[in-house]
Amino acid sequence: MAAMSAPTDKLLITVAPTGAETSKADCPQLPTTLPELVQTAEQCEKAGAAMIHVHIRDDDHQPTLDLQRLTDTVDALHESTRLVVQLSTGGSVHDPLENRLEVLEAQPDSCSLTLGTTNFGDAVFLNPWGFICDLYQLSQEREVVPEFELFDLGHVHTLHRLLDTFGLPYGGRVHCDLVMGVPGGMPGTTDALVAAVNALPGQVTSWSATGIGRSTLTVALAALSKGGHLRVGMEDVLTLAKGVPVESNAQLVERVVHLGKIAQRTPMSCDEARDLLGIKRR
Ligand code: KMH
Ligand code: ZN
Repeated sequence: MAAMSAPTDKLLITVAPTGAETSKADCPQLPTTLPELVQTAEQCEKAGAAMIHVHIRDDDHQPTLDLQRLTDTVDALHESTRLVVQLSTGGSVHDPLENRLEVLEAQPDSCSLTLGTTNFGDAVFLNPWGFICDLYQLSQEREVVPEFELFDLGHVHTLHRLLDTFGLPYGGRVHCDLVMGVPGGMPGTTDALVAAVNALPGQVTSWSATGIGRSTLTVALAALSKGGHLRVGMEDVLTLAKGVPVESNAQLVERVVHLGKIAQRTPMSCDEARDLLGIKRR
């Protein structure tokens, strides 16, 4: 049972605006260029987000882990916003593990770190134990604060093993995100959320949740009622309701700000998010 489950009145909202799975052709409103990403980040910060989870694209709008582009993206987001900038180390299912380790060289505030291999629709999202250990130790060396991505209950148990083996992350806080409803991972249900949260290690200081696709609202409401934080964005969901496309990431942020308000949770500022996550204030 995690130590931090007392409800908080503040709500950390993370926006995941792009992802690696949706094509620009299928979704022209997906932010894939740097100007589009910066504009999205500015709009989402204004709407109430405090952290951005970033995947980038190349000139053909395809997912890339190009280090120069990642570095330019981190710099541009820091210049234009006060958001905590988290780079994805998950990339796309096609990215080699070595390239995913190199992401930390772009000096983000935070990086995602997934705790296990997951069937990902028809593909496989590869995260063997050795890679998890390498990435975690590198994050400690490079002073990048990880967000532990938990796609399944087994990942929660791997988080116990990781923290017991290598100690606390840089910054001393332990923040997790439950990614629920991926075909191959845990379902986006209240029961699964409660099971995962109740199994979190005692070192965990905060957690958020995101529900993929149609599970987005179920997971958001369950997370709010259990005192968790939220991640939303077009990486995870492309419709507001059946047949109603998302027009912008800010729209998704605004929606959970509204849900938070009903639950008497106020969006956290970027500085408050830095304190929560153990990231230095800029
Ligand atoms: N695109 C998925 C294969 C992460 O960003 O760390 C992996 C993912 C997780 O999105
Ligand atoms: Zn991601």
